[in-house]
Amino acid sequence: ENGLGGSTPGRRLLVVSNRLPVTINKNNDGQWDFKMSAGGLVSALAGVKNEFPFVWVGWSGSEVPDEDQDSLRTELRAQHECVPVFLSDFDAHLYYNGFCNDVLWPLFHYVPLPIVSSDGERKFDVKYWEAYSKANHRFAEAIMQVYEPGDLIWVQDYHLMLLPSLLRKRIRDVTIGFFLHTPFPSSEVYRILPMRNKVLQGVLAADLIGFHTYDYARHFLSVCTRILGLEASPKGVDYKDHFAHVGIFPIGIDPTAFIRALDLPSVQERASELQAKFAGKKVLLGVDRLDYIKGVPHKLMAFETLLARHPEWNERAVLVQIAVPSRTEVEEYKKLSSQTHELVGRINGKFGSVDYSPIVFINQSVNFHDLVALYSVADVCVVSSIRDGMNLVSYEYVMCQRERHGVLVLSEFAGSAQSLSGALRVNPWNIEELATALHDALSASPRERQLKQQKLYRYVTTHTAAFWAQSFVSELRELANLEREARDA
Ligand code: GDG
Repeated sequence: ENGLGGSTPGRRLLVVSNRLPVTINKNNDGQWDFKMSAGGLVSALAGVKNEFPFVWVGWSGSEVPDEDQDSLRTELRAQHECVPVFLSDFDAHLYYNGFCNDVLWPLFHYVPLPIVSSDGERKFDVKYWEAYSKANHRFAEAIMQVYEPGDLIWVQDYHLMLLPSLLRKRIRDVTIGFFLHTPFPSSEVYRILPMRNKVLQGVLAADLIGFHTYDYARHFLSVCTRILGLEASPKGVDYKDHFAHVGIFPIGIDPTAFIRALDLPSVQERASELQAKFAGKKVLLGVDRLDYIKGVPHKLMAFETLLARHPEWNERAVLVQIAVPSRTEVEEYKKLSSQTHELVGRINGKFGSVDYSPIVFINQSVNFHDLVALYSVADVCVVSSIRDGMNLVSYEYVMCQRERHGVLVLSEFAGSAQSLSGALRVNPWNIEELATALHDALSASPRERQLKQQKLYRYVTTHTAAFWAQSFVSELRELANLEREARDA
């Protein structure tokens, strides 16, 4: 200790996200079973962990009876440095399926959904908002139980936009970072949100607010000016008695995880099997959560147009589309799922034969090694998002194509399109243009493919997830140091 007690900035990092990176189950003996998940955020933070310890705070994922909460809390903390936030299933549904995924998510992706759903539920119903606010309060209370002076708090994503202000009210000197993984929309769309002021004020209590791209940051700043009348500069916003810094931190992937997998004999074997299976055909690949922001129907229709316009690809091109079920309790996702199944059926019916199915549709998640094998054999990867904060699939494909130099067809509406200049950029709403891009990608010369791949590969290997986390946390720590100096002066 340095005489300042526990208040040295950056003693620990408290990472706060909607879900904990661990799946919790009670086994038959009444003991807790924990399974750590290998999500992107977990590997991104591995590097930060070497610098200073961190504690993870997040929702447990399902309702835990009162009498079980203490034992679960103790064991999670001891085994994984995780702190659970408990919500009833009822509240969690309104907070997570309701306000997060049926209000904020569509709006931030420029999809203002109908005000009334088919079962008569109102979109902006105050009960969703109340549940969101209640959940954010629960997070604040859980954090207060573990917070120590000097800790840095890093809040993740749109689920927790009120949390910075709730924490600031409880601890005046706390250092808070906030990162948004989705796009931040233009003010003309953001202003639709009935609770627009409260959500903005919630985030503005943070010391550092991070976005993937310059455009999202610019939209956020102009929203602060237009909606709250605040003065904003490219550096941030003056709000109450503090300055909320705004920064751009484009996320990436963990390249070594892919390099390691590509080197595994089992993955190489799987890749050979796939190659044999698709011999004589070109493979186009799509990997998406089945979410309306991913533009899966756009992709399917463009592939249909390709087959109609360029019959030479009949029997010679296959679209493998992984569509992982997502948010299946939200009405809009149910609609999307049946619409997608219908399209796949129509196209396969129209262009298929006894020996050939143009679309191989996989409506479940595949394991990581199979995914890597697929990435490595695909001639083309198609990302047709209608909006996407970043899109990591585009980076992962590039990483797995070091030798084959496949072509990436990438929507201009994905955040990653701003950095991946070696991709074939498309507007997914223009189905003809997308179909032409698929044709061009399938027909690209080896030289052209190599040139594009070199550019892409360089970017993906240098702008990693670890680099993202380290940049954000070191800037946050710097701000904490500056604030402490100002206080001590
Ligand atoms: C949000 C933002 C932003 C997919 N299918 C399978 C599978 N995946 C993995 C991919 C990739 C991840 O899921 C998807 O990441 P994305 O970035 O593409 O998209 P979102 O899930 O929407 O993520 C996005 C991101 O947050 C980070 O800030 O980039 O814009 O929307 O890693 O590989 N993994 C396995 N099997 C599958 O079937 N194993």
